[in-house]
Amino acid sequence: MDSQVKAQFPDEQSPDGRFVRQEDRFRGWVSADGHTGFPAVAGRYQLFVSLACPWAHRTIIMRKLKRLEAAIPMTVVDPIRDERGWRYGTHFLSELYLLSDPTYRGRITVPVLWDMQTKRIVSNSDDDILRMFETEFNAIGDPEPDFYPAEYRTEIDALNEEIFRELNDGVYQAGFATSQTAYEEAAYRVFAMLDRLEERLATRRFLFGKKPVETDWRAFVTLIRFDPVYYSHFKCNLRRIVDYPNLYGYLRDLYQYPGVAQTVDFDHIKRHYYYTHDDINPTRIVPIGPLQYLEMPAGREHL
Ligand SMILES: N[C@@H](CCC(=O)N[C@@H](CS)C(=O)NCC(=O)O)C(=O)O
Repeated sequence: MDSQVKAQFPDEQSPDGRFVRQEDRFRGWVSADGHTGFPAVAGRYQLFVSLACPWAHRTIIMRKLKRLEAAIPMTVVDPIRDERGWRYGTHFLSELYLLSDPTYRGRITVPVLWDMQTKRIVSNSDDDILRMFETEFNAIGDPEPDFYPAEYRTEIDALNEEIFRELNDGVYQAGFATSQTAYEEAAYRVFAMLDRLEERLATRRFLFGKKPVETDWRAFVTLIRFDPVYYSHFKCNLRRIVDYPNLYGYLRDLYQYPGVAQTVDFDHIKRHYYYTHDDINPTRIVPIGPLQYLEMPAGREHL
């Protein structure tokens, strides 16, 4: 074992220096017909997010694109956390976790979907929240566009799983590794995944063709943070996204999708990562770059 250093999250570190992410604790489900005990109605649920967090970011995008902003109020936590965890105003997110389960001892994470009526957390799983926003609120929000089209569901689920493992979580595996071996394995896998996506995007505008689906937004939240954060802070530095012609155009295309740029806050993103992971960046210096030119035309409409 070549890992003697302190891990970012010691309870989630394996003996050989790998980061093993904790399971989501709250997996309740809001349903269109209410059979799960949480009916999809306007004004009952509140979404707690960090603008820095990629997992939360997906739910913010879906809330916006499905036009659920009026029906589901959103609270944004401060980007900087101390040992008391995520904070909003004078409150801490831990209060919601402990009200829901007084025995909860895990990490307090965003996103959280909170039920204002029963005063408990419905879900702290970004996958589930994303899916609920997509499929259960169609009578309240906008049924179009459909980001989980029936004809692609099996393939969407499979690619989601691969992108989660190799890319979304992969960058964290590289960044939170406390052994050289664990880091290298994870970082090479991240780039193998980026290479596969680069190839897939040579002939398709989005991952499943002419329109973005859920998988595209799941990839987007990692790609948009890649050059500013994961490249340097998490040491995923074989290449940048701007070095991949297809991925860079694709990133700009998604960024320019109506409403999406407003969900991206580079100040929160950069301050959060560079300031909060003390074991990775103890000086808390936030780098000045990079320039990304995300407003440049994507040039992918012909695909
Ligand atoms: N599995 C969670 C992951 C959420 C997560 O890890 N969020 C991070 C921010 S990117 C967090 O809240 N971390 C709190 C902490 O590290 O104490 C989900 O599916 O939503």
